[in-house]
Formats: sequence, C-alpha cells, structure tokens
Amino acid sequence: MKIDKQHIEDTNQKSLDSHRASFGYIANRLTQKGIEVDDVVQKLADFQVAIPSWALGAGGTRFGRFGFQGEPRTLKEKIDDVGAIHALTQTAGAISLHIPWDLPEDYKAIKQLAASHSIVFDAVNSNTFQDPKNAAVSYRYGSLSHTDEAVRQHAVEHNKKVIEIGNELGSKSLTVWLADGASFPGQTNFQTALNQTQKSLREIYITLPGDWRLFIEYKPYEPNFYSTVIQDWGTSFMLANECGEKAFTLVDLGHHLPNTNIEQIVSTLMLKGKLGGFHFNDSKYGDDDLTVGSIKPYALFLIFNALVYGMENNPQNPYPAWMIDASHNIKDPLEDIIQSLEAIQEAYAKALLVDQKLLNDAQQDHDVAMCQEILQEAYRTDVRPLLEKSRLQHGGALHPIKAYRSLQVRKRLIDERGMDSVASGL
Ligand code: LRH
Ligand code: MN
Ligand code: MN
Repeated sequence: MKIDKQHIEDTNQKSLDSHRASFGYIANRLTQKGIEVDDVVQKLADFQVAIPSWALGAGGTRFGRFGFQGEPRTLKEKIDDVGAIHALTQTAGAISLHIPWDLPEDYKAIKQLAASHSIVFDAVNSNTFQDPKNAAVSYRYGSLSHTDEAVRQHAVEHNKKVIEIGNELGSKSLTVWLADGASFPGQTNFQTALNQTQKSLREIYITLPGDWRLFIEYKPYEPNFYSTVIQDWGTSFMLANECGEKAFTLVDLGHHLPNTNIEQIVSTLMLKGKLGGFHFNDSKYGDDDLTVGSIKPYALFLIFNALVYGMENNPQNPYPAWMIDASHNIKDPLEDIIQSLEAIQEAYAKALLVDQKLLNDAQQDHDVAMCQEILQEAYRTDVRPLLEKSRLQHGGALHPIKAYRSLQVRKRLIDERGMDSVASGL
C-alpha cells in the first residue's frame, strides 16, 4: 500500500485558503516579535521521529488484546505503514526495529522498500526480557545481570547479533532496555546485579562499530515490582560513563515515578553530553504508553524547552535519537501515531518560540512572574499553522488525520490484509 502524492495534494486543495489565512496571521505576529518564522518551519521539517516496528498493531494489556483490522503481518507491511504515516506527516522518516520481534530476512529487499518510502533505520532494540523460542537458557531471573555466566553470555551474544543486524540495515545505535530486577525483597543482591550488568554492557560496548552509539534505557518498575537494576537516569548515566564515550542515557517519558521533573533530568544529561535517545509517550499512572500529549501537554512543552535549550547550547551532546514508544489498545494505531507526531511537533514548535534571551534576563532579575509569562506566552501560541506549512512544503497533508480518513487508508489496508490480520512479533 502506498499513498499517492497527488491524492495528498488533492485533499490539501480544500483547506489551502484557510491554511494561508491562519499562517499569514501567525507569521505576522511572530515576525513582529522578531522570530524568524522560516527558521522555525525548517526546524520542524528537520525533526524526524522514528516509529517502532512493534507499535503498528494493537498492543493490548495483560488482560487482553482487541486486535485492529488490517494489522501489518510482516516487517514489509510494517514499513509500508510507517511509509503511509510519513507520506502524510513528513515527520516519521525512520523506523526502529525490535529484535527478534521484527527479524529482517531479505536485507536488500527491506532496505529497498524503506528507501522507496524515504525511511531510514534508526536505533535497533535488543530483547532479553522474553525467552527466545527454543532457547538453551532462560531470562526468567534476569539477563545481563544474571548470576549465571552462561545466561549473561547468551544475552551479550544476542546484543552483538542485534548490532550486526542493525549494521546491515544502516542503523547507527543500539538501545538496551533490561527488565532485570527482583520481584521480592531479598531475591537478588543489588551490588552483584549491578556489577554483572556493568560487565555485560561493557562486553557489548566494545563490539560497537566506531560510528555507533549505545543507549541505556532506564525504568523504575515493571515487569519486576520490587526493584529494577537500571531503575533511574542516575544508574543509566553511571553505566554509560563506565562504558565509555559512545554510551548514553535514553529517556523514555513513561519511565518515571509520578511527578518526576523530567525536564530537569534532560537538562542535566545534555549538560553532561549524555542524552542519547528519547522515547515519547504520555502517561497518567505508570508506563501507560498513551498518545503523546494526551495527558500532560504542558509538561511535554517544558521538556521540549529543555531539549531546545540543550540543542542550542550544549554542543557536547550529540543530536538525540527520537522515537515514539506508545501502545495502542483502542484507537487505530496509525491514527494514534499521527496524533502523537502532531503533539511532538506542537510542543517542539512552542519551545522554539520561547524568547531565551528575555527568559535569561528575567531569571537574572529574579522576576519570577515574568519567567512564567515568557514560557506561557510561547505555550499559548497556536502553532498549528506552522506545522501545516512545514508539511505542505514537503508534500505532506495539511491535516494528516483528515487526509488519512478521506483517503480511506485503513479500508485499503483491510482490503489488502483482511479483517483478522494480526501484527507479527514474537
Ligand atoms: C520498556 C520499553 C522499552 C522496550 C519497549 C517495548 O517498557 O519502553 O523501550 O524496548 O518498551
Ligand atoms: Mn521505551
Ligand atoms: Mn516503556
């Protein structure tokens, strides 16, 4: 399934006048404030977010799963789905694979298909939180932290294999997220588990190709409910430092205890040049993996404000790898991802409008009310016409969800794949 550029253009025609009017209005207002509007629009176009291969079908919960019709059955179909999202939004120019959920077979064909959609392969994700089929060892009691050398070695080898696979595809980074931890007090020795993890990560790290990066993802709990070995950014940061300069921390928005100040974490990591990757989602209670911006849009804006500040002021931090890490239980997964992308771009655009010079002056003067005014002035701006402009300039849809529906993308996917297709995975 491929979305025809001409069809997108045709659907855009109907909204062009209204777009021009609203863009003209906001562009004028921003220009009067001294903002380079073209610059903001260009930055939006440059901001590409990877789509995870595991989020294109319905996710479900531990209580069940309600499948969505027309789900992608193969990696090729998943790439087609990302292609459709990218064609409409012009923001999803990358896919992130989870191995072995989406093991490529024919590399050449997969690469060609991705290139035909203008999609590149972003970070590859290893999986040592599930037992592989017919495996000689079990990750029931951990993987890289396991007390048994044979299990640790198995997990290290898996990560090396994932690097090889990523290398074939043109990926440049490996993301390691470990479920390792304990469900009950006394089950493990914290120090031994951390030491083993460090040693195993180091073994993986030394096999990284020269231009690769290692991202270490943290999470406080789940699936283990007493302790997790890499529970927070501090642990990840420490492990990354001990690995070396190509190792970084990965922040997943859902991986924090309630009310954690994520923007401060982002700032600290970027100051130290150690923010490598970012997983977007939203949450109300825990690692809910909800649509980005659906619960705490102001918090997302503040996080973006920290990211923009870091990107502009911290050359010591490499450009981070962006990915959506959400799960879709009720909504059409593709619509859900489109909504997430829109929320990401909105928060980014608003952060780009923050007058950093004025904010700095107000901070120096301890004018606390003014500091808030400056942030909220940017936050309250309706930036949607800027997003529209950026998409329009690159052949995307003015209104991606509307276009998705009027082009009947889901119906076409169902016609092609059937009502009962189930997303592939382990
Ligand atoms: C863990 C996580 C991690 C995994 C993905 C499936 O909760 O965020 O990034 O790889 O979900
Ligand atoms: Mn994640
Ligand atoms: Mn998660």
